[in-house]
Amino acid sequence: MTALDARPDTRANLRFPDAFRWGTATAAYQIEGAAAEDGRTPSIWDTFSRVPGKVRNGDTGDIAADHYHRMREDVALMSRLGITDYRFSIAWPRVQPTGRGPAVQKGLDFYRRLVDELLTAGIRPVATLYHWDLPQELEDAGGWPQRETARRFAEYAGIMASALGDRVATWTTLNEPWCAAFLGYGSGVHAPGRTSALASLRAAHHFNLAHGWAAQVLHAALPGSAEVSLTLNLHAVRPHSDAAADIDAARRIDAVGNRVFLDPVFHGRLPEDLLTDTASVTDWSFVQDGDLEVASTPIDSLGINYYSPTVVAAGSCEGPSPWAGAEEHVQFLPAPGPRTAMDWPVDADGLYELLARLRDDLPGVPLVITENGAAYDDYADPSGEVHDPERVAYLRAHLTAVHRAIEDGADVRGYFLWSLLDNFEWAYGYSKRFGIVHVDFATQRRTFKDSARWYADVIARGGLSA
Ligand code: IFM
Repeated sequence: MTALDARPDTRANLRFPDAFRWGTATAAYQIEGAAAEDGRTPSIWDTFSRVPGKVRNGDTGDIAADHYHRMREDVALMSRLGITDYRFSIAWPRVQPTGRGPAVQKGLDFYRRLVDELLTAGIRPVATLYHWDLPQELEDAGGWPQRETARRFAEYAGIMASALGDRVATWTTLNEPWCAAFLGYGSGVHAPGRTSALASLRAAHHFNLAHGWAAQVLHAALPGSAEVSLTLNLHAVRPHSDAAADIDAARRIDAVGNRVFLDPVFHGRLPEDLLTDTASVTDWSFVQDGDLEVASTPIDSLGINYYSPTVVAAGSCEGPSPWAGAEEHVQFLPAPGPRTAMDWPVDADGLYELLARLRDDLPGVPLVITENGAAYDDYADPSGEVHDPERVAYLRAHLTAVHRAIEDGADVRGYFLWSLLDNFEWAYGYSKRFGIVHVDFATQRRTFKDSARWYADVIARGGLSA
């Protein structure tokens, strides 16, 4: 019996299905640290974070939340909260440092220990194979704009299936390939920091191909047991008005933000309008016969990461853009309402809209919210407590939206809160705190925020109380 085991005796007003999964999510580079230990070599984020001006305060993931050394403590925290599922990512450069050849046992051992620890605690492991940390050697050989990187990824998927396939129930091939392709190779605000519309579109295609090949490898290696998924950060795009030009702006962003992945993966085709919109960038001749069939290898669920909606109007925007040409036709407008520390609008209706759309567009595909959460400027008060009422309000609003979507027929199977721990928030370094567990990065001390206790209560009740 732990402090948080004092379960409430009242049931929830907004009750979720009994089998609903209540998770938290993290990613390797954001929490592990131990960047040069046990054979791990640099990923593109190790390199990128050392380029002056790319990451706030010059922060790196060298130490991060030191999870590599504190894994048991972190699993124990989840256990105290009653978390049913944990979504973590595997650092490719830790298990196959050059992106080729045999695996490093010490790297694999870390994930074996993690999975064992989770299973012992009764927590279901959900493993993501790629959360943006490409081995630097593969980037040096051309990175995701090159087809060979997708082949390398399929081999790495096979290594992980052999190492953990008997104990990991759910495999997510990629996390947010939109960010990896379009922020990494288009606007350059993420690693590897390239700014080429063509490279971003090539990368997007090779992510679809890598996903499909990895899904085939996982299904073949783990027949009947592997549940294979893909996580997309779908954009809840809204036109600013009913004007035809604004509606067309929304269509363009939907094409290059959402359907560039949804159509190949679920329909085995590229969107016609995307081909037209990007004709000045590429003729897409890098797509080979059979690629879209591979990309549409059947999967078992779709993961959705949602934080805030995107409001667009006809116009244009300046500066390095991730939108592969759409920026000449589209402007982005601030959505109204309160904002998080990321300056992202708080708008749970966007999540409902996405889920309702997917219910209609992808009937029969189970949905999982693989990330949702908010950054706020949290701090420990003199008594050591961390009060985060805005995060609790954010989470409550978004879980209410998920509940409404389920009632309206969306097949949502679970919710993973981003994030378990405060961590390295990419180009923002450690300046943004998404965790429900506060991390003092000087001492690595972990403290439950109020939101962690609130989430534990939600899990215990199986839903939200008034
Ligand atoms: O921290 C990230 C995560 O790595 C991917 N999805 C969005 C989160 C918040 O920006």
